[in-house]
Amino acid sequence: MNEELEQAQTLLRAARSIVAVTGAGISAESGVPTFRGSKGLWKSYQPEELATPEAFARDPLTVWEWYGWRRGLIATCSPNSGHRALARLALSHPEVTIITQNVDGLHVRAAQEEAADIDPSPALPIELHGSIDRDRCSACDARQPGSQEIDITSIDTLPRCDRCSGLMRPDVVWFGEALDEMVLDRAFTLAHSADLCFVVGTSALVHPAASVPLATLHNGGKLIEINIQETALTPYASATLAAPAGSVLTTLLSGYDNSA
Ligand code: BV8
Ligand code: ZN
Repeated sequence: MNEELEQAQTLLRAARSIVAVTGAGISAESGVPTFRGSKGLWKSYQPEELATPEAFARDPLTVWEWYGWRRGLIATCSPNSGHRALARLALSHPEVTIITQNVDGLHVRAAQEEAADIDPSPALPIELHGSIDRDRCSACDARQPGSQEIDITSIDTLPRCDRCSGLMRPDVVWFGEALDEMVLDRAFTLAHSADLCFVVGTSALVHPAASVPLATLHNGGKLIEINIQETALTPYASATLAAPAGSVLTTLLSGYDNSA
C-alpha cells in the first residue's frame, strides 16, 4: 500500500485540475448502507421494486416508506473523515471539484462544516443523482425541502406540492430516468479537462455516472482508485488504494490540503 500511496501523492502534487468521483462507499464509514455491499440497501429490496418511476406510479406508499426510512437513517449519520478531507482539499484548491453519485447530502454537510465561516461553495459537490433531502413535485416539478415525517397511512397523507397539490416524490434520479443534462454535462466537462480523477467508493456499475472517470482517462488524465474491493475501473488506475476511504483520504490529503 505504501508504494501505491507514494504514487498517488506524486500524481496529486503534479495535478493541475482534479475531480473526485464518489459513490456509496465513501459514506459507508458514516453508517449509510451501500447499495451492493453485504448489507446493501438493495439486499432487502430490488432496485426495480423501489428506485424507478414505474414503482412509484404502482406503489407510492412503499416507495415513500423506503425513502422515509433512508431519510431518517441518514439524518442520524455524520460526514466522516473522508468527506471532510475532500472538502478541505476543495476549499483550499479551486481546481478541485467533487462529483458524487450519492444522494445522502454528506458532502454538502462536510463542506459547510469544514468551511466554518468562509464560503463553502468550492467544496459543494455536483450531485449526479439528486438529493434525498429534497422533494420534487411529480406534477409540476416544484422542489421543496424534504419532509422528515412521511405519513404512509394512505395516498392522501403522502407529501403534497405547496404549489399545485401534486404528489411529491424524492428529488433523486431513478433507474430508467435521465440525469439532469446540465449537471451531467458539467461533470463530463470537468472530468475531461482534469488531469487527475479520484474514484472513491463506487462499484462503477451505474451509468452514465460510471463513465465520468473515463472522460479523464480518454483525455490523457490519470485515475486513482480508493476502494476496499476491485472494480471494472481498477485496471485503468495509476494507483489503487485498497483500504477504507476515510483513513486513506485523510492520510493522502493531509500533506496536501494546507499547501494552498
Ligand atoms: C439512465 C438514486 C437513460 C436513487 C441511483 C437495464 C435496465 C434499466 C436501466 C439500465 C439497464 N442497464 C443499464 C441501465 C442504465 C442504468 C444502470 O446503469 N443500471 C445498472 C444497475 C446496470 N442507469 C440508469 O437508469 C440511469 N439513467 O440510464 O437513463 C435515459 C436517457 C434518456 C431518457 C430516459 C432515460 C439512472 C441511474 C441512477 C439511479 N439512481 N441513485 C436512490 O439512491 O435511491 S443509483 C444508486 O447506485 C446510487 O445513487 C449509487 O450512486 C449508485 C451506484 O452505486 P455505488 O455508489 O457505486 O454504490 P455500490 O454499493 O454499488 O458500491 C459501493 C462501493 O464502495 C463498492 O465498490 C465497495 O467495495 C466500496 N466500499 C464500501 N465501503 C467502502 C468502500 N470503498 C472505500 N471505503 C469504504 N469504507
Ligand atoms: Zn406541483
